[in-house]
Amino acid sequence: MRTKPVKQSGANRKSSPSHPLTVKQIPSVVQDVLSKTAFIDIHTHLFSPAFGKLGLWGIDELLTYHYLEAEFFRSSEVTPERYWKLSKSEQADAIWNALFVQNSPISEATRGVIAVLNAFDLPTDASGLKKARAFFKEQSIEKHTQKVFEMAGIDTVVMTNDPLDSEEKTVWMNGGQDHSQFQPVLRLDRILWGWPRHWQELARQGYAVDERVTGKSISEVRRFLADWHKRMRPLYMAVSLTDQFLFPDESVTSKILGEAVLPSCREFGLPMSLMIGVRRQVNPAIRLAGDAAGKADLRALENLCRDFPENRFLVSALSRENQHELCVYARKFNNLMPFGCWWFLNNPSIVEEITRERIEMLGTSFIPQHSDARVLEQVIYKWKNTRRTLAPILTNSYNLLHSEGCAVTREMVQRDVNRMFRTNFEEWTGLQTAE
Ligand code: FIX
Ligand code: ZN
Repeated sequence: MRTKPVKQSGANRKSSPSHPLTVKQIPSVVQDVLSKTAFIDIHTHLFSPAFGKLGLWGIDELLTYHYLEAEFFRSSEVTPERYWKLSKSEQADAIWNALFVQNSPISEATRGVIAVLNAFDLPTDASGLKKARAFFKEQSIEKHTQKVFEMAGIDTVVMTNDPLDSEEKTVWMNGGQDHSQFQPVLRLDRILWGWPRHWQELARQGYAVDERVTGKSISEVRRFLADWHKRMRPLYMAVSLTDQFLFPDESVTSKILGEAVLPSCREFGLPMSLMIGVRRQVNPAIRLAGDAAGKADLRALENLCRDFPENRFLVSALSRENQHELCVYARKFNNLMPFGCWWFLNNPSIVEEITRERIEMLGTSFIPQHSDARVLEQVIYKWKNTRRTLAPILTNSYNLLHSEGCAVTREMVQRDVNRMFRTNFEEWTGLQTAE
């Protein structure tokens, strides 16, 4: 069971914080600081309880996570067409049987479910699913959320909020939510690359826009953004972009991004999050699981960081092949904050490579990870894995520092972990987490 994490340096320590550590002490101090520091999870698809059923939690949602659906179709005769006709619990039964009973749950996503069951002292053998259903059925979401956050060692998650999603819009139009542990983000995919299919919704809402973004369209998109900034109070604006994203070019995406969204980010003092490199729906038959990854041309990012020096860019790239150049660009532009090992990169073998090259080139001026959790309890395993993968990497960095004759103290380790998992983000977004 996790001890309650503390935000700043851990209290009641044996050695004084500024006492130089021996090489032998460094690993345990790094582990202790990682374990006792509460992290901010800067990108998730979680929702506060105010959003009702939009917030996913419990064993059936954990098992039907699109990462597991993708793995299921590789280990079952069930076709996607047949699978989509099943009920949620029938889908969960099928995935449990194929990936957890008939095969060993040794992939990252399957082992994650085992970690969640284990965290709640639930059986992880074939009987696990039935017992888990009974357990989650007894939980009340608000109390369960606090428990899950404590077990995950996080105190704040950042949501992904789509102002053009009809279900979500209803909540915001009826007063929205004000849960300090669930921070909003204005997600603009439908505006920035979905414009041809969604511009009419803005027109329906009274914004004088047209498909080719002429006339008053740009100023009306800015009015739309201003209205949602007031309603939602987002920490940043965000968009996911494909591996084909270019900037500048003649596209509607470039026009709206350059002439409306980035000026609005400057007007409201918000960073812009760009998640670049998805190849959408390469296999539509498996729906949300059907997206893939592709190497992007990051010269688009170079142009944005250089041509919009007043804007701050939170950036994650989906292709492993883009990671080194993303680090190099972060050395060129201090308005670029690399974050996370996104989606197909969130595996220890790749997280290690990415995090080491970021520390080597950027020190602690980056944000190592986000969970991208879609189901509440996923934060338990995603942050457990992050702490487990990061501990030896940070220990190695401090060992190297120590070997060069520099005193390493717990205070330094705490300051660095705070910076990477809290203050880099707080300073970029103005987020005030309660002390
Ligand atoms: O665009 C995004 O926010 C992606 O993270 C998601 O679309 C993706 O499905 C996901 O959840 C990856 O972890
Ligand atoms: Zn995401």
